[in-house]
Amino acid sequence: MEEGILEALKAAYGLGVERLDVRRFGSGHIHKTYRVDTGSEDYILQAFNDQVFKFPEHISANQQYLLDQFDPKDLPFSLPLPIVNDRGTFFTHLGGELYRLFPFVNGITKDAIEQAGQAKIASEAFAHFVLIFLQADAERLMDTIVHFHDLEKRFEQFDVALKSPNVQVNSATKEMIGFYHGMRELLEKYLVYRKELPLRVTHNDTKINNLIFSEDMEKVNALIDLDTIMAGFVFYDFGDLVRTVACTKDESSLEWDKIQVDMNKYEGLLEGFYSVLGGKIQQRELESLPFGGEMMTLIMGLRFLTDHLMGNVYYQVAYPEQNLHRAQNQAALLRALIAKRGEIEVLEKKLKNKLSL
Ligand code: GN1
Ligand code: MG
Repeated sequence: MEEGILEALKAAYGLGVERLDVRRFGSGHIHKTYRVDTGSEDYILQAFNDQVFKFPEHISANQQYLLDQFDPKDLPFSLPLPIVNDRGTFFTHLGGELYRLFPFVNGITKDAIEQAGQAKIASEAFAHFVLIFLQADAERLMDTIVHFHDLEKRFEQFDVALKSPNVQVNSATKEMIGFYHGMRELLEKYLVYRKELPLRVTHNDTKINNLIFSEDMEKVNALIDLDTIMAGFVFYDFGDLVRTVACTKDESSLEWDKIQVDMNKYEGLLEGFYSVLGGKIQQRELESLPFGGEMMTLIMGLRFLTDHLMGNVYYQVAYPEQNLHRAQNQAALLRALIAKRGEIEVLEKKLKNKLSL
């Protein structure tokens, strides 16, 4: 990172140190994230992606609204918000970029987890997030990305990309196009839920690497990536956990034939959501949770494939075919989830009995 930018950041955040040690950090696909070491204190620095998040002021307003609604002490983990700069704002403009600085939270982030017990801990944390804001007026939140989890719109964007693709459509791409077209039946179900279910304050990016666990993996220290907090359905947040936790290979794996649903982790996730939100949200919302696993896997696969067709304009990629590969990975998981519908139903009954729901 340029020396001039670092100097300006030191001034903006009053970091009275000689030297900043700055390294790329994490595995997010949107912002560029750095770990900053000042010798005495660590921070997370983020070069904000304003092509993806076109309304940074909506993010700040949402976070302020939520801060006014709850006492952070009521949460068993932290929600690290950006540090205010010398102008009293969250965003710092430097060299044509927008930067934010966050307190560094100690702990462990994972792209995949090993045990069902950890799945339950992760699930309880995200369910707790929904729980604490149940009384807030979700409709007061502004969209930080319009139509973010709108499956209908995502299919429309897919159709547009198909009309004039910016890449050679090879046979693997054709196969994926066919697969995702075939999944439109899930859209029907989505539209029914969308009519029936209440909007809640949801995190909307509950992939497992957006949690910071304690060193011993016994609890969650923080929930991060708060830019997508908006009004949504509870099944979105459960669904993205299923997508990133209850699978035998993570999103970046190329071993598609080894992708299966891990039913023990699935059980941990369902038990976590049931135990925190059971009796607090509608029965119909509890019933929608497994659909979320399929729907969120579908929407991510569809977005990856659309981005591949568009020529990788949205997600950061390490090589040109990566978005196609991500779409292939998600297709394998979606097939596996659909094949497990019967077993998942049995699990729902078992856990409802166990928790008297
Ligand atoms: C993005 O920034 P990151 O990697 O946590 C994306 C999510 C996708 C995810 C797929 C704003 O999240 O919607 O689920 O990649 N975030 C945005 O890994 O598009
Ligand atoms: Mg992230």
